Amino acid sequence: MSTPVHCDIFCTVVDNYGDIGVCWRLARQLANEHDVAVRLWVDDLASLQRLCPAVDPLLAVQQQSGIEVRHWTLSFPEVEPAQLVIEAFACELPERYVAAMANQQRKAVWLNLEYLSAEDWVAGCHKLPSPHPRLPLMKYFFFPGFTPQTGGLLLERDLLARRDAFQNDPQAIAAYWQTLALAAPRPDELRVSLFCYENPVLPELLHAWAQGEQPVTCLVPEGRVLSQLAGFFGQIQGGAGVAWQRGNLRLHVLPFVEQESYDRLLWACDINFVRGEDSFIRAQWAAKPCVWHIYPQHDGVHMQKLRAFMNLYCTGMQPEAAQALRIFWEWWNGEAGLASGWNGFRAYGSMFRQYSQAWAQQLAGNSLALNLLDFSREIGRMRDFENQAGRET
Ligand code: TRH
Repeated sequence: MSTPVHCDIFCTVVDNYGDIGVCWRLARQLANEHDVAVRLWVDDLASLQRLCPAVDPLLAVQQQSGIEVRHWTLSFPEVEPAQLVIEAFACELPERYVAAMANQQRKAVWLNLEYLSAEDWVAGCHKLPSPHPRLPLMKYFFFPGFTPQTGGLLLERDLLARRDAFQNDPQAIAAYWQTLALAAPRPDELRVSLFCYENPVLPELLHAWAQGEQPVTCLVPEGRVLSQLAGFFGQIQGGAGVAWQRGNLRLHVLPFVEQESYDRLLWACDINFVRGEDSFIRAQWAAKPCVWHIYPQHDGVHMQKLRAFMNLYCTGMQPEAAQALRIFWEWWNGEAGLASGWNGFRAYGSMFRQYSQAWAQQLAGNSLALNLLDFSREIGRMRDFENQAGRET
């Protein structure tokens, strides 16, 4: 198969914005950078609308940013499957669609795009085939990841250049703060963005900031953590535009912005608290110190995933800094019995800043979109070869 020109991406929104966040970013990249005709099937258009406000949640079919967006409902239409089919996060494809794939003479390349993990086993499972139990179809696992043995990470072609241009342009940064109706940071101030889940230790961190010597401005995109924040400031609720002050801490609630604009917040802040999967990756591209609130899982496996990432990330970091990072991240993710470690983490701020630049550079060579297209071509060639061999015998 040459470059696949048609691609169907299927996404079910489990919760929050990560599932659709990854799919929307991938869809845009395939369409805008690789000329792939992308059809994105999503079961929750309202969530997509938060990331792309132009989306109309009532439309069954619409064009957005060069992508055909389809509302995926129970009554699935009869459509010709694309050459490349991406099932995101093991969402189950509609039976009718799978049957149509099985009937294709030239079978689609079917990939299951998995969740991100830094665990060692990922490299061994990346690209593994999985035959369909009944039909003549093969699905392949495609794992994003942080090492060259994995599928890599989503990174737009020009992202790092745009980031550098922004971060090296004081006027652009000043103009950005103005768009948020915020004053530029004072020289001694620490400006942090905070995107996290409800967190029992959040008040303790806010308290440390309020009591600390350094003024902290905390910017929080509107979302589920708001009522917890309001409680800390003795308020019942708040929304975008609200600002609260306690001691040396000033907190501003920002509107939840379009996905494309979120990067600038990460580029502009000194430290970024991020969560889930996609914002976590964006914070790494921002090349600023970050703190990850991993998506909590009932069986606690998220702590293994957290440690796997920290092990990888801290290789090459000076041991004291690595220790400070581990303590603070584990505390933030609910490791009981730990003291906050905020001051320890903060003390290594400029070291983390340098380290995160080198880290982003190191990751940048492994592009998920390119790998995915290369892999689909590889499978296409392998099938052509097998078909050819079959005809010749
Ligand atoms: O929203 P998340 O917590 O998403 C997920 C889901 O919970 C999912 O089920 C789970 O499996 C996964 O995490 C690990 O966090 P994430 O992945 O960071 O996605 C947030 C998206 O929202 C991301 O694409 C960035 C975007 N975003 C904006 O577009 N504007 C904003 O203002 C902010 C704060 C985020």
